[in-house]
Amino acid sequence: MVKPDGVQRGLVGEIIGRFERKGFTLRGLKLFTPKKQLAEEHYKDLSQKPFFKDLVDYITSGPVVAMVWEGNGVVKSARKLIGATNPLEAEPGTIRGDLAVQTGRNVVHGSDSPENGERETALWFGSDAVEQWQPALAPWLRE
Ligand code: DAT
Ligand code: MG
Repeated sequence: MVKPDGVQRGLVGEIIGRFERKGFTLRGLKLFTPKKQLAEEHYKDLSQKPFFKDLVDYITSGPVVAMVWEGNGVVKSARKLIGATNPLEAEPGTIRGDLAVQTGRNVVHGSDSPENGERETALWFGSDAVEQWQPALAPWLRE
């Protein structure tokens, strides 16, 4: 997900491009401003953290771009492409390492396990089916 700061800063294309160029397949995409209830459910594991309210206020402050990406090892790889939670600790070449300076404005969210990827897809996309399609270049990405 491109967070509200990423959308406001015009980084949507840059971020989508990194996942596309890596070789992952876009299966779902939508832009909208999340409701508080959705943000709280999404981040429920962090509900006892002191920054929880600020986090929910930030995520609900404007439109986000929610996406579903599919591919070989996509969850682990996406976390690497995204970089460390604190952008000042994130390696150059990662999204956060290249494009952000503070944890509270770290431009992008990525699921941390395949199970959470499924959970978050259901939460953010609901019953909207994510698209099943075969990219024509699939044989050039995976033998
Ligand atoms: P990640 O987004 O890298 O998966 P996380 O799941 O630990 O990180 O936390 C979710 C978000 O919460 C994170 O992107 C930004 C915010 N956050 C985490 N730790 C924080 C902290 N110490 N202070 C402020 N915000 C924090
Ligand atoms: Mg997380």
